[in-house]
Amino acid sequence: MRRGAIAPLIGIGVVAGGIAAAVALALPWLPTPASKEAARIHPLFWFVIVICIVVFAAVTAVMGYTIIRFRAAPDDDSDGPPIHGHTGLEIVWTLIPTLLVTAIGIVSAIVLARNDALGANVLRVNVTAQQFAWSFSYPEANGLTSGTLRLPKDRSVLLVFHAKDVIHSFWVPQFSQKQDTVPGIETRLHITPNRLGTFPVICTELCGLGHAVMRTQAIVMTPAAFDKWLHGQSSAVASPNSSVAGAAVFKNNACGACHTLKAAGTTGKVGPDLDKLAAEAQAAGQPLQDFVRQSIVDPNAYVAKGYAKNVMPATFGTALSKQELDALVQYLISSSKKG
Ligand code: HEC
Ligand SMILES: [Cu+2]
Repeated sequence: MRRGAIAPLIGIGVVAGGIAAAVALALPWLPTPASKEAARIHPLFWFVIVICIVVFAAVTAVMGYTIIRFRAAPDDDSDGPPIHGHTGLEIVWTLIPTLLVTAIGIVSAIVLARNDALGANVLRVNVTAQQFAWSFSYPEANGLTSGTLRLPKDRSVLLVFHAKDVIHSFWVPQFSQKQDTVPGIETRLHITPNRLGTFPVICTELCGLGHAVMRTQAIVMTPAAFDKWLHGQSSAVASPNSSVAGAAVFKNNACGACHTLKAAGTTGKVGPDLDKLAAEAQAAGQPLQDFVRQSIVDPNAYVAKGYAKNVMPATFGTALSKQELDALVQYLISSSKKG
């Protein structure tokens, strides 16, 4: 073996390894976990990644060395030596991957089993995915529906998913789990949030024109604040004061994620500015109240100029009760008159 050929290779290897290690250590590859499950998934992730890096580095190093060291001279037309395999090598390269894959399988199975084990006093949340919005309803609060996913800290949460139209996928990066939602099938995900904060909820399955705006927030609250919200919201929706009820319906259904409405303090830009409803009704040639009601129940009946069809969810007509819809329409009319 020529000593001279190896020394520069070792030098290159050390420099490349140093750069790779610096990049690996400097970048925040994963978000800080916000659930017990994520705290189990992250070490598993690194376990697999480290194995992959070692295997990749070993294979490329041997390959790089071989390509340089055994390169044929340009004028060498002779055949290579006949080789009939190497039993020792074959055993090694079968045994090592078998052990590694088995180890990954066992560790993954343990993490999965622990993550699926529900705790005591499970909070069930029914999640509905539709083009292009999420809604979360709480059977514990008589089906109170919210456009943001509010969760108490340190309690086992079972999300039960239904998709109304096409396949969507639920993802909160800080929870480190993804779950597809499939029409006709009920899918589930268990989460135990353990860090207070507001995290993005993202649809991670290309589901149509409005896929990129199919986002909302997961808000992890203290158990006391969560209970207060849960009961405060259910009584607000049932409030005899229709403007309080309408404001709650507007907030709970995440209308503000897509619409600007001064009264609600929202600045969404996906749909038209709802402070200008009167002018829009005139343009559509309809009485204001009929126009607003129709726009919510059947958004494609009249599509505001400059906006796309099929972006506003067409399901509020069935998702909202008559009382909620009435309150919402009144609320929008009175807020837009003020604005
Ligand atoms: C995913 C985004 C999205 C969400 C969520 C959404 N909308 Fe819309 N909305 C739109 C878009 C886009 C339009 C314009 C196209 C159309 O009319 O379908 C629109 C149109 C409207 C209009 C007619 C406005 C006009 O000027 O023509 C009203 C009223 C309205 N939405 C109310 C609501 C209410 C109330 C909610 C909550 C219950 C809501 N929207 C939720 C995107 C959304
Ligand atoms: Cu989606």
